[in-house]
Amino acid sequence: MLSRRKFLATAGCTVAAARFHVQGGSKIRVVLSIPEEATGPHMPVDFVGLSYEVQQLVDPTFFSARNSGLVREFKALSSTGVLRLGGNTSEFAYWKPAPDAPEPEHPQVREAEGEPKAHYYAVTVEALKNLADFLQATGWTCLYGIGMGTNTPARAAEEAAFVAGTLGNRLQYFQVGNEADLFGRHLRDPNTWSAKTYLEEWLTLARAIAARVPAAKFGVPDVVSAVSWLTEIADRWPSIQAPPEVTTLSHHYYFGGPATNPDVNIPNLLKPATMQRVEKTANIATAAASKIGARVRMTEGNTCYRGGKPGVSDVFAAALWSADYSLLLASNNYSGINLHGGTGKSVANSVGGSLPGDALLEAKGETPEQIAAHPHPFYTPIATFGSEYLLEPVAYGLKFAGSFSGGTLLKTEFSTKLQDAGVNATAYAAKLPGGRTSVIILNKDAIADLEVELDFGHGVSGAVETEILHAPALDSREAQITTSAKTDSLKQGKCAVTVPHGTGLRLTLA
Ligand code: BDP
Repeated sequence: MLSRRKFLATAGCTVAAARFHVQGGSKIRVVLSIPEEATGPHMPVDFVGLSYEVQQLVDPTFFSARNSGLVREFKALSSTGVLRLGGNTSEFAYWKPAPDAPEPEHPQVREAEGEPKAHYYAVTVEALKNLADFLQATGWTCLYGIGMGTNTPARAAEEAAFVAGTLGNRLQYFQVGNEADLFGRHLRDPNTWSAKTYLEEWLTLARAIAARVPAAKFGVPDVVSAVSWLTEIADRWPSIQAPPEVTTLSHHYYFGGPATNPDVNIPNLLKPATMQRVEKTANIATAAASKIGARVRMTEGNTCYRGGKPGVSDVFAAALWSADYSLLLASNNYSGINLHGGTGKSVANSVGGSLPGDALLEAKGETPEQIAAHPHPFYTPIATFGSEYLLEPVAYGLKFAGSFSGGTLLKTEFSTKLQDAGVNATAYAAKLPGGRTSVIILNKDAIADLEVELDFGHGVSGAVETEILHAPALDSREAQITTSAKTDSLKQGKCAVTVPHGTGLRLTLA
């Protein structure tokens, strides 16, 4: 909330903030001046991405050009997105080069709560060929996850050779190992496992792959929380003789979890402190990447781990969260983000067999029909209902933010200014390819409406188009992006817009 002292301090500067009351709700007024030059990071055209379990490949008809419903939803989300395959289940996949190829011997692993059971499954020639067609049909590229936990260098290299040959230029890079910072729980000896031992093992696998696929590129290390591993790897990198080609440093991110955690709620998801923590991690990750000339990608994440939380992960609040989270990472020079999802079965298997969100709904007394009306997993960006696929709210936020893809961000202090004015809102601006300027304002506030005067500068004129990301309420099981039929014009380079509470607005100069 805005203290009187703070109000007096801000009222006289460029950000004029005034609070008054409209029909019982409060309204905040802010002036934002748009800088002329785009001096921020470039947001790649393939910024938008999704993440799926490798186990999704067990059904070769899923990622298939013939799965037209899924193809349509991928294209609706982005025409140039990135599909990442990985997840906990990637550690239990084995490559089956021919229908009669025998199953290899597997090492003994420990069972741990929340980790998948050691159920091994084959990745087949058919699944990979279909995947290639799916990528072709959607226009997407792929980050392909090869197991580390129970794999051997020879098998990894064989699989990689087939993947590279089959996916062709649809393959961006290989990721070897998923969340190795947690391997001490079930796959390695916790007493000896560290970033150092991980890197040594990773090098053995990556070198075997590079020997078979000389053009192979890699993302590393796909940690879930130990971002310090990125720093450690970057610091060790110069001492590695002829290192494999790493283009990306990667990590995962879940706001909280599991579903039974009461702290996983809408106010906490949307509060400014959540994004401040994201920025802290981003600073560490990007500093590490710049040391080795790579960029950072958040390759797997979402609102709540262990499959998400109904009422938080599957509602409109998740759309505002994902839009804000995506644009915050883009502003911090990330090359992209992959929100995790898929089918209920693959994700349930990735976390030990069942989704805690289901138990939560049962305890609340929801009927099986009511439970089935939720997407499974609860956080999935694209839900599967029978043979239908549906974009979920969290995907709408990603799509909304993705409208800046290919553009260059403008460096602004908008979010700080809005929060100093007493509203829980953020804002970002970009020069789009072709030179148009676009501004996104996300009013995450549950109560306060926002009145923003955007000042593009005196000499700027022209029509403005607006698009809104909206739903009836933060906890609605829906999201929409609506383009306004009416176009306004700048008056003396300025334009005033209202962004109601719990709404996103995008304004683009035509
Ligand atoms: C991540 C795992 C993924 C799980 C996800 C979850 O990589 O396989 O599906 O957590 O818990 O850490 O939802």
